[in-house]
Amino acid sequence: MSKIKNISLAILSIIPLLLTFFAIIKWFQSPGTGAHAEVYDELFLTYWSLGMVVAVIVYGVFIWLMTTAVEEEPDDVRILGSLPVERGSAKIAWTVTIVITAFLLILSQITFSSIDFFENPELEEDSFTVKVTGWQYYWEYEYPNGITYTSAVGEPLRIPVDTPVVFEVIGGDVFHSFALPEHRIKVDALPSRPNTGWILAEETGTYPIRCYELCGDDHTLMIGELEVMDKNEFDAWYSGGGQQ
Ligand SMILES: [Cu+2]
Repeated sequence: MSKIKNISLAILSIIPLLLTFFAIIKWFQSPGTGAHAEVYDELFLTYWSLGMVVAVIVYGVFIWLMTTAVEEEPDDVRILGSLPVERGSAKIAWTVTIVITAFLLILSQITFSSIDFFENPELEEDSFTVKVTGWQYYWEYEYPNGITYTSAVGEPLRIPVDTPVVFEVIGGDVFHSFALPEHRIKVDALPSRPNTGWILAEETGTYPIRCYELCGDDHTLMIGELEVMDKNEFDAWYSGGGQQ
């Protein structure tokens, strides 16, 4: 009877794990593009795969213990004041320690190399910096040649494809957060403290810009668009002073 109870408990305990698993599947379905998305996806997949290996082993042992402890080892009865029957093995303990250490080394390596990639833009000759200012409730863009406009006029932030572009982000009034979800970057826009981020867009098209910091009543309306343009089209627009 207790075995059935243990097995049901074990199965029930797996439900939250399965729910987490399905929630994570959504990550793989959310569209990402550009150089950052590749790095993030690799980082995420590594953490997720190693995490799954640990989860499967831990749950395997957990279920094995719940279903075998009482029946197969009748001697293993807890008596107050005496040590429980030893079930461990030094070999297994060492193996687990070495495997976990190897996992942590792999995770630190990939984490630090990703941070390095995010923080050090791989600039090219035609790279440039756009100053982005967050205002309640729109984004202002300023290019090196002086072109300045805001998302409030319904115009997208224009950048060329296959060119690393840096965003220098600041808050004009309150805290905002400049986010390009599909290019996987989010830069805090704080008054008087510029932060930078960069992207390398690899596909032309339009992508959403969002504010990821609750910044007031109309925070949810603080949306814009990023237009990744063909290089020649961008050059024509840019050298024409921003005229269409
Ligand atoms: Cu905002």
